[in-house]
Amino acid sequence: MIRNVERTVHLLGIGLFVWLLAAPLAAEENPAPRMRGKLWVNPVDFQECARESAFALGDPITLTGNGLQPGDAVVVTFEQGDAVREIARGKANAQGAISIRSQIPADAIAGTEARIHATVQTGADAPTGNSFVLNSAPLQLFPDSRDSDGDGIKDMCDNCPNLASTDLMDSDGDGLGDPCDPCPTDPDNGTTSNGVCADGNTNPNVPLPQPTH
Ligand SMILES: [Ca+2]
Ligand SMILES: [Ca+2]
Ligand SMILES: [Ca+2]
Repeated sequence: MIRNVERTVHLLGIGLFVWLLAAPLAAEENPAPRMRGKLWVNPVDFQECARESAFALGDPITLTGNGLQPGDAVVVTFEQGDAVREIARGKANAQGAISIRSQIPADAIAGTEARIHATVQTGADAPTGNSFVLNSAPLQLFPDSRDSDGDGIKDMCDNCPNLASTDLMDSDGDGLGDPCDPCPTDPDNGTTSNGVCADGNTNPNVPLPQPTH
C-alpha cells in the first residue's frame, strides 16, 4: 500500500515536472494570431454597392465587428499583396463590439484585391499574449468614387450610372438596371432581332439593318 502511494507521488512528480517544462515553451512560441469572425467594411458617404465589397481609393469607411471582450485593444491593418500597413486603432466597447472610422488608403493600388484585418489583443494578455484576427471579405478597389448622376450610388456600383435612381433591380440580369434598360426583360436587348425586345418594344440603341442593294 505504502509502496503504491510512493509510486503515485513519484509519477505525479514527473508529470508536474514535464508540465512545468512545457508551459513556458508554449508561452514563448507566441503563435500567430488566429483568424476568428468577420470584420465588416461599411461605406460612409455612399449607399452600399450592389457588389458588397467595392470601394474607391480614399473612401471613408467604418469598420464594425463583435464577439470581443469589453476594452480589448484593436489594431486595424490594410493588406494588399505583401504590403501590410496600420490604418487605425481602437477599443471594444462595453458590448464587446467595435466601430472604428478609417479610410481606404488613397495610394492603394486600384484593380488589385485588398483585405482589412483587425488584430485583437485580449484584455490582460495585451500586448503580447492571446490575440486573434477579424478578417474582412476581399475588397475590390476602383480608382475613384465618381457619382455621375448624383443619386448617391457610385458609378462603379450603379447599373444606371447616368440616370438618377436608387432602384438597382436588374430583372434580366444583363447588367443594366431596369430604369435604364431599353429591354428590361430581354438580356439580349434585341440585338439579334433587329432591335425588337422580347416584350415587343423596340431598343432604339440597336441600329436598324441597312438596306442592301
Ligand atoms: Ca450614381
Ligand atoms: Ca437589365
Ligand atoms: Ca435587357
